[in-house]
Amino acid sequence: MKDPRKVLERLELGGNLAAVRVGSDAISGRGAPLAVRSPIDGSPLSRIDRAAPEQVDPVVTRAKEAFPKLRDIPAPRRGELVRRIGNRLRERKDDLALLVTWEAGKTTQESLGEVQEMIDMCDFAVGQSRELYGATMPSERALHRLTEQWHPLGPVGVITAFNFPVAVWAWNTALALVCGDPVVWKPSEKTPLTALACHALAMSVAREMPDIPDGTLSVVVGDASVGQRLAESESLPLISATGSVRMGRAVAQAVAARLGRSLLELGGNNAMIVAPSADLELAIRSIVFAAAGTAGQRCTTLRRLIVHHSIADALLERLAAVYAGLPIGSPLEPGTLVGPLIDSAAWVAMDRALSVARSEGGRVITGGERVTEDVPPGGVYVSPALVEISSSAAVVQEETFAPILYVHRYGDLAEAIAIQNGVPQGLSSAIFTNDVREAERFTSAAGSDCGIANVNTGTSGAEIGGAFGGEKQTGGGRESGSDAWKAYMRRATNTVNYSSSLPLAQGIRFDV
Ligand code: UN1
Repeated sequence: MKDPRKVLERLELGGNLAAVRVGSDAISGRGAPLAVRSPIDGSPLSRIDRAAPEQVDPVVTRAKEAFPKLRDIPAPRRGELVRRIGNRLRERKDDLALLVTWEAGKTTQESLGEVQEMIDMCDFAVGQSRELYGATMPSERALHRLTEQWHPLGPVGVITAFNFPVAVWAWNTALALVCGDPVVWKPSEKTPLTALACHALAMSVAREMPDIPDGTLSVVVGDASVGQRLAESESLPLISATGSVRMGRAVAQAVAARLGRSLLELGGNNAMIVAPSADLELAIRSIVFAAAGTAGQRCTTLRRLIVHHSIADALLERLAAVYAGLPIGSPLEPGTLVGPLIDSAAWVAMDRALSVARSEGGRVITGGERVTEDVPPGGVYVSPALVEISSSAAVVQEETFAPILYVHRYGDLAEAIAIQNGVPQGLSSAIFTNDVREAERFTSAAGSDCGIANVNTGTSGAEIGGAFGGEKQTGGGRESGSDAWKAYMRRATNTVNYSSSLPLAQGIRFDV
């Protein structure tokens, strides 16, 4: 791997790194040291002393102090901050993407895509800054006006995962800023450098706008106790958390205990149905991108393939051939399609899931091995696994964050939809079919029960313009596009009486 120092310096990550950033201030962590290593080859990138949980409260206080000032800045002016962040991201796209590759192990293409997702999100939010519309409803009383307004909510705690180390921050932060909310960010401990780089980049823009209060943006690098402290903080009316179901459950319970609001985007166990009429060329490309891309480490990764029995053998044969030829290796190499797993714990989980699958009657068609040849030593590289197994096996109910694709066969569409919906998670889903009736049934209320239901395109790689999230154990939250902005604001309903009498609603008489 090339010496990363120059890029780190360009991203303001040279020298000793403080774990706590509040606006322009950098405060050293008082927790245990964290060695940041690249999943590409295990080489050290940096060392940071983690923040101790008691360092969270003063950061939240700074965000709380910034809130009234940010709230009172007109939304389009807050949008101007986001517009400039988007432009700075355009200028620094290559450097930030390279850092994502070093720290998260994504291929260059996928890292560039992730930074593009941030830019798209900024553009979207800038437009939104002039569209925080409230509705006007007809009042049942004469000479009354009934309307709603959307007001800034307050500081928002944002907890993100390693696999989208920068885009998910942008989903939340671009909207929070235009909505008038400061953000306190706890990134994954596996990807703190990208977080510190985003903060530095955003601050380089915020400093050009002296009206933006300094405590508007902050980052706290720490372990789960930092996230827990954020979840418990009464001063954060909203916690937006992306990650495992286990983490989301802990966060949701802490937030609910204080009657706060949580926005959760948790595990997926995404399925694709391939119907007899499907265009198999498109389906195969889509399956491989969704199941093996990002080394199976997206929450939208395709984990279950439900194939009509009439085409199953032909599809599996072709898929196995593509799987066997997948270029696995350093994500810095231009031709690589499958980079490393984030760490050895991910391989342990993958290996364990494969053993359970075998013990439950599963047949590993191809893959599922450690790869050690032609890959950088020190990284954890695996061959994506294709496993035929019964849909009633217990292992297929779980999300294993690794490239394992379980394959089931089906007879009729109702059965396929029942298999697709028969798991505890509900993030993303897809059908490949050229039969319009099947496509419509799949996307209807009686079809997929997921937050995302696609036709003739895969489960992963959603655009930012739609609302992103899912049902059941996925947590119910919606981030990024559509009307996801409403989670970051509070709604006030206003009744204005401009008559000279006092009629009561529902026709109630109360004469004094
Ligand atoms: C995630 O994996 O947490 O739809 C987010 C996708 C990306 C976002 C994934 N746009 O795959």
